[in-house]
Parts: sequence; structure tokens; C-alpha cells
Amino acid sequence: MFRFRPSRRMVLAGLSTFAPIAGLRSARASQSSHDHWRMLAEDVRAQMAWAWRNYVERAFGQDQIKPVSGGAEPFFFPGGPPMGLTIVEALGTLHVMGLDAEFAEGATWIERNLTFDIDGEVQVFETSIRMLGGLLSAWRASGNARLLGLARDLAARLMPAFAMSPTGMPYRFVNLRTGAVRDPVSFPAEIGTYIAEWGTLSRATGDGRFYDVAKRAAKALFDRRSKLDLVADTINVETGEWQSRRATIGPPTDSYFEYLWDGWQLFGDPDFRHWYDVHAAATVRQQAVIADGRLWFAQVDFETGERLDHHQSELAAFFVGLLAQGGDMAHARAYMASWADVQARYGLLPEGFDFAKFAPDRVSNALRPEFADSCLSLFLLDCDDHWRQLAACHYEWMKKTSRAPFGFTVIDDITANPARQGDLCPGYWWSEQMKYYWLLFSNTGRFDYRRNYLSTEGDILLGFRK
Ligand code: DMJ
Repeated sequence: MFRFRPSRRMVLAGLSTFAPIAGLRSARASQSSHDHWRMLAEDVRAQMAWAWRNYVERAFGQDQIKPVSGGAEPFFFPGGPPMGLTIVEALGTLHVMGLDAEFAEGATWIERNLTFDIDGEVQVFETSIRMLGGLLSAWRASGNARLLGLARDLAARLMPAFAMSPTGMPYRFVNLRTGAVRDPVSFPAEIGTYIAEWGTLSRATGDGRFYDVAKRAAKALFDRRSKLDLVADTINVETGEWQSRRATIGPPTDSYFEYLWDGWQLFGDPDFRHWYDVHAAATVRQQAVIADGRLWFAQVDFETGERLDHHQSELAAFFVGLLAQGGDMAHARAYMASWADVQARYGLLPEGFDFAKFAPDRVSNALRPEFADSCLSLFLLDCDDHWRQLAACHYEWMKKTSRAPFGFTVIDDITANPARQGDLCPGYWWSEQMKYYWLLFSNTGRFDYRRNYLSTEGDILLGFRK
């Protein structure tokens, strides 16, 4: 079951150096390019260290910092105890950046304070990708068995969401202490985004139950696909009946597709590979749309293929990297070109985009990482500096618009001049884009660029180096 395969982000060839192909550029140009990326990488690292210090001084142990006011915001339990979400999400990034004192500071907080024996409900999906993934990544980075123990304890507490379900597709909420479950109406991402973390946990502990429930949930969803090989975006996990007809690559479906590929790449499970191939082919066949020469993926009726709208969520930009990892470089490049055009036109990517009008239909930006995520996936495949340049532009826009007195914040309106800031740094900022920028620009020895795996939350589950 746990045969190793190269990561979905593995390099295909020649990654011993990031320098351009010998003979194509002068040694001088190479040196100046090398210096450019090194300086940018150092800047990313300095911004991370600065943001971490602000979090430690203002909100240490809280789930999320409010970087404008310097306050804090809960993520799991409004009005209840925090679970140090930012610390758990940041650890892998701190480690791969070589911020070892900061890593130790965070790990110590976790060892002393983090407990999951809480009489409160958590959302199973978010808790799994963020807390379970973060703990597993920190354990992989440090070898600290206490972190693995916490991860195992957390997964055991989430397990009733799967075990109580007649279909094997998890309920959305579970009480961490009592195991009581709630809310059978769920979504593909919340049903099928488990195999990377739960499979890693099975591999680490020898307890195959974690892998098995994650796979069973994904299979239950796949088995309910339409004759067009599409899934809709809402389903009742008790009855197995669809509650909507809308197929999308964006939320709330997005990472279901990602983890089908990952189940194959990380564990060599051919069922996952088959499920991915079936859905990827159907998506390209039924949802690909060319508008004004650009490629997009429309929402369609999952049974008839009828096109529903012209909306594209920013989160759908992750699909570039997934297409590339799945071997469809042509569509990956074309879809990235569409998003790059949005970046060139608007600077910051809006939360939602109308591709028929080539204009935002949601003007906020929740400090999203998907564009940078896809830049990294592409770069790991072909080492083309073009992806680094796109990511550098993404980084500079973030620095220009999101930097606040105590960290980096979401944007309420990207079309205002200057962009209007909100007041929140989401947990994923710490585990995703800062890590992607760093890996793209630094050529760090802390990361194995040939053999690695990053989860949907950017957690490194394979590929840390000393
Ligand atoms: C992250 O929590 C994960 O990437 C998830 O899969 C969906 N998107 C958010 C960040 O936008």
C-alpha cells in the first residue's frame, strides 16, 4: 500500500542548479540572475521572520493575527479556546527557511499547550488539512515524536466523522471530545481531501485505518459521478444523494481532484490514478472554454454539460499545477497564461473573475496562495525562470498592498486605489505562499527538489533535508 513514488512536484530533469542552461547565457548574466533570486529569497525570509515576531509579540497561541489592529481572531471555536493554528501552519515554512530558533519557539508552545481534548465542534476538512497536516509536516521536519503523537490523537478524534457515516463520506463537523457528528450535507473537497495526511499517518504509525477511511470516502464520491464523469458540488453523505447539479474545478470541489492525483503519486495506489484520469479527462472535455483567446474552466451541469456561468474563482488557479503534474502541460501552460494576463491587468488577483467580461466579479482577495502554488509546481517540472518571474510579480504585489503594521493582511477591494486592506492574516498564508516563494527563489539545501511532496495546504510531508 505504501510504495514510494516520486512526488507530484518532482523534477523531471536537471535540477542540480537553477542556473540557465550552459552556453545560453554569459557567466556574468548567470551570476547576476543568481544574485537577483538570492536577494529576493532573502527578502521573503526576512518578511516571514518579521511577521512571525509580530505574531509572537501580539497573538502567540491565538489562531490568527489581525495585522492591522494587532488583535487576534479565532478560527475553530468562536469565543472558545484557540488551537495555535498559525503556529502549526508556520512550522514547516520556518524550518525550510532555516529559521530554527523560531521553529523551536513554536514547537515548544505546541508541546506545552496544545490539546485536542476540547468539548467543541470542528470542521473536519479544515482541521485535517491545517492542523493534522501541519503537525505531520513539523514532525517530518524535526523527528519530534510528540508532534506525531498529537497528530495521531487528532485523527482519532476526527475519525467518528467517517465511522458514523453510512456511505463512508464524512460528516462535516465532529465534537473533539464526545465524537458527536453533525451536518450531512457536504462538498467534494470536504469529502475527498484526506489521503495525503491520513495515508502519511498510517505509514508513520502502521495503523492502516487512517488510509482506509480516506480512500473509502474518495471512492464513495467517485462512484457517484455522472455519466459525463463529473461530480456536482453538494451531496448528502447519509443518503448519497446529490443536492446540486453544478460541476466546478473551484471550491467547494477543488482539492478533491488534487488528492486523487496525490493518492497515486504519494502512495502508488492505482485506483487514485484511475479516478484522477477519469475526472481530468472529463473536466477538459466538458468544462474547457476559450474566451477571447484565453482558456478557462466553466461551471457546467454535471449531467448535461450545459454551461452555467462565466465565473472563475481565484482558487481555481491551483488547477494549473495539477494539470501539469498530471502530464497535461499544454492545458496547464494555457490556463496559467490566462491567470498571468489577469495579474498583468489587475496586479492582485480578485477572489472571483468574470472571464467573459475579463473583469473581477468579486473584488476582495483573501491573501490567496493558488497562483504561487502553481508557479512552484510548474517550476519543479521544467525549471523555467518564467514561472519564477510570475511568482516574483505576485510576491511584489502582495508586499505592496498587504503589508500592514503587524504582518500581512487580506484585501477587501483590489480595485480601490490604493487597494483597501481588511484585517486578517489567514493561517494558510504561513504554510503556503511564503513557502512557495522561498522554494522558488532560494534553491535552499533544506529541501529536496527532486523528491518531495507538498499537501493542498503547502505542508511538506516529504522532502525536508537537514
Ligand atoms: C487553503 O486552505 C488550501 O489550499 C485549500 O485547499 C483551499 N484553499 C485555501 C487557500 O486559499
